Amino acid sequence: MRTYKIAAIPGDGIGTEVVSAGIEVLNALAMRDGNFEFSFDHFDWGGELYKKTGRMMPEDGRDQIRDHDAILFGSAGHPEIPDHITLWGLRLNICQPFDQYANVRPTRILPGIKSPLRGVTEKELDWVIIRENSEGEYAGVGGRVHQGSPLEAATDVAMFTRPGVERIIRFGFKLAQSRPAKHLTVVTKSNAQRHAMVMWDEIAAEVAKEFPGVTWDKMLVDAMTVRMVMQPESLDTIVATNLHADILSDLAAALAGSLGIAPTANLNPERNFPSMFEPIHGSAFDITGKGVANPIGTFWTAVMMCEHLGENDAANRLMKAVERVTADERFHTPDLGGKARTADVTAAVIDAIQGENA
Ligand code: NAD
Ligand code: K
Ligand code: MN
Repeated sequence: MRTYKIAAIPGDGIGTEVVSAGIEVLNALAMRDGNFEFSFDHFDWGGELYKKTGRMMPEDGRDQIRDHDAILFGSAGHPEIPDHITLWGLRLNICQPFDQYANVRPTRILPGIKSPLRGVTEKELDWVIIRENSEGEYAGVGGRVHQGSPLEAATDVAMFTRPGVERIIRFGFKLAQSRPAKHLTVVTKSNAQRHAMVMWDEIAAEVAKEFPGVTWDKMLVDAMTVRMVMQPESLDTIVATNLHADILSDLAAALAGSLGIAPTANLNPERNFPSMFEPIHGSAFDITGKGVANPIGTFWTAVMMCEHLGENDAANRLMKAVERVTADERFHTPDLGGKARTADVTAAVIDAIQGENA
């Protein structure tokens, strides 16, 4: 029996609701498979811990999870604490030191779910967005002076390193190569941002030479939003900076039906540190505690975690179970226009996992 040690960090808001649903589903999946099991360690890091201790996670937090096979994360964000404190204190405090530099966000239209784009089909919207996850606009470099004076000034410096850009673009080409369309779109704002973004374009052209079988093109991020809406079928694999891809992937999730269905893998491809898996969405204060959070994003995230662990049969089984459930409108939560509750969707996915042909 293979045992995978998973660090579960639900965080705050609906993070706790969707992660506990995810754990139920993963345990059912392992039981159905019979060849492996999950051993979950639970970490109550987040806003409540911050209110007690002034820290979102303990000082030795990363040492506590360093040897786990993977991390299952919910959301960092608490209504009583400024967002930059919760984000930097927890999510970025894990992603960046663990060098999870490749943030992978697949988007497609699942069966039964309607895109807000008129007439768009499953074949026409099937993307993977790769977000640079270690530097750029979220490098944390900058400062603020003369606070409280009319001369107050502040900077957030987007810092890009050649190795950082090269590795994410190479990751993008490799991933594009593994997909049927074999096409990569490199997104920048290299007309206005004439230093780092021009370096991105140059590095893309260099790395492209290593991948003769992959076609590629360049887009400016503003025009990219238009192309995603008007010509979704022209896109396949997309690589962009930390900030740009953060924004584009929320748009992508909405175009595929809801922010509640979209998954993320924060990968350390070299496997020097554990990788972290989370739904794209945040704490969703407006629906916290109501039992209506859509858990599909977390289940799809769990699929990505199983793939990362090498449990491909289980990953396929879970994805099929998710698709069987989304195809049935009775299991649509309010974000998809339905009346189902988190628990209904979770039970339906577990049923589908246990089903005869699953
Ligand atoms: P959000 O993703 O929490 O919510 C945006 C909207 O989408 C809300 O209307 C919400 O109800 C809806 N939504 C999100 N997930 C849903 C789900 N699973 N089911 C149904 N509806 C869902 O974004 P926000 O409101 O900008 O942020 C709230 C808090 O979460 C902030 O503190 C923010 O910093 C934090 N946040 C954290 C992460 C993360 O940890 N990775 C990501 C995004 C936001
Ligand atoms: K999240
Ligand atoms: Mn985001």
